[in-house]
Amino acid sequence: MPAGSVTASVQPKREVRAAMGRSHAIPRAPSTGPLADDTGCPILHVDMDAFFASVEIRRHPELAGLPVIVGGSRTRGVVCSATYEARRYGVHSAMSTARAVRLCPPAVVLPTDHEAYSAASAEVMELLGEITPVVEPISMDEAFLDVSGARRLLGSSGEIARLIRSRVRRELRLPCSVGVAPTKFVAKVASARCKPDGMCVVPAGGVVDYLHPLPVTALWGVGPRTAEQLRCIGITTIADLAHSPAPRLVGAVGSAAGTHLHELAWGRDPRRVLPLAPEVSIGAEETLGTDLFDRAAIDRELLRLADRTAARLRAGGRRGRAVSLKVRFADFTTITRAHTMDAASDVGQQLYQVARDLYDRLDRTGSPARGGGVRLLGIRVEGIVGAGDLPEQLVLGDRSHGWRDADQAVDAVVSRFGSGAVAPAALLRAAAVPNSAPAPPPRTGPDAVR
Ligand code: DCP
Ligand code: MG
Repeated sequence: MPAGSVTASVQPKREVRAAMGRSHAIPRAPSTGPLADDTGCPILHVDMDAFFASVEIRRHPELAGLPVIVGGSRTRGVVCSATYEARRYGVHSAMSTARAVRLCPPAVVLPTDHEAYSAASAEVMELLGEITPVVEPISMDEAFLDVSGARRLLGSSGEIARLIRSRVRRELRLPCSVGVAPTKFVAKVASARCKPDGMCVVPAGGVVDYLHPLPVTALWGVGPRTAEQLRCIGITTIADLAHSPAPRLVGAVGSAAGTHLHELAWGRDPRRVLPLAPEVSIGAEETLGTDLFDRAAIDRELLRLADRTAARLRAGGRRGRAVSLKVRFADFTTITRAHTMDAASDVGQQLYQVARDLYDRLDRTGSPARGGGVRLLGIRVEGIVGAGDLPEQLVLGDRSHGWRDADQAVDAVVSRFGSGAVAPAALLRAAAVPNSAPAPPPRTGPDAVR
């Protein structure tokens, strides 16, 4: 799958950690398969395993299976992420790298490359967006999904969790863990407990039994200070908290926190999954593997980008009216042209037609670099509206309806089998005809969304 296109404005990891407890404080438990009763479990929490380190291993496969630490150098800096092989030596995030290396002398230490992790994060979020539009990213490497609506198409929650894990592994070559539960908080606890590379379904009827033996630090909102306040009144497990009289709790941690924690201790958490606010624009762009000169190859690339942009619009239940085309030539001259359509669209063919027309006009206008090849192409759609906000425009003989049906059929296949499973015939023909060079793989390529 190409680099993805959600640049979610997500909370920094550290704030999230303070708000949600620390995963290394939660005892691990064996993974369960998707077979547990998941009928009352619409919420999934997906968390990438050793995220920064896994991204490094993806591009340096020779490091697989080794203790790898990301963050600083052997003598300075702080551990951001460590593989589970390194954690066996007692290494964990936020520890000084010098100390980590003393604990784990064979560790391979790598500096951080935030650009690479952001691009990988966008890939993850894009894949999750193909499962359901109801995705709430809460940090670079984790998100909640509400799969209530996706179950009809993709199977039960447990099956969807298994699908996500296999797609992330196969298409992104990264490991992740997934918790499946009736509520956000329990799903979050479950994903932390089945790490690494696991999944866990907590059936609606089993939530209390699942939570009660755990330490209070597993609770969303209980950091070291609150844990200490609770310990002072003899509360160390979630069961202690659940059975503690309310006035006692309120006396120790205050009224709001006391009531909230008591609710959580009984598995009650009404927070809904809140998808990201609608983006201002949605688009896709790619720096091409080699500069393109041939118009047919450029059109194929435009079709690919238009399809990807339209799929993203549909995944978010949105359409857009203004299409802009960005072309960067070999000498880095960059030209952008825009056109506003009569009606908002989420159909790949329509976006493609507009982009192609814009490219035609671009040729006529001329460019100082016209003799050179095309280095980068991008399509962006603005003037975004929710598809549900629009009356369906029934125009007799309007071919776009046929295209939309086709696109929707493709979405169903892609959400199940991945984005490589289907492609427009023009792109397939390009791959099959030996003399027509298929568009090369991207040289770089995070799709950009503002
Ligand atoms: N991160 C960071 N500084 C921290 C904690 C985390 O920069 N103090 C970054 C690096 C992590 C990423 O955020 O790779 C995700 O954080 P997690 O807590 O999810 O940690 P990992 O993904 O590394 O490990 P795991 O989720 O398997 O426990
Ligand atoms: Mg993680």
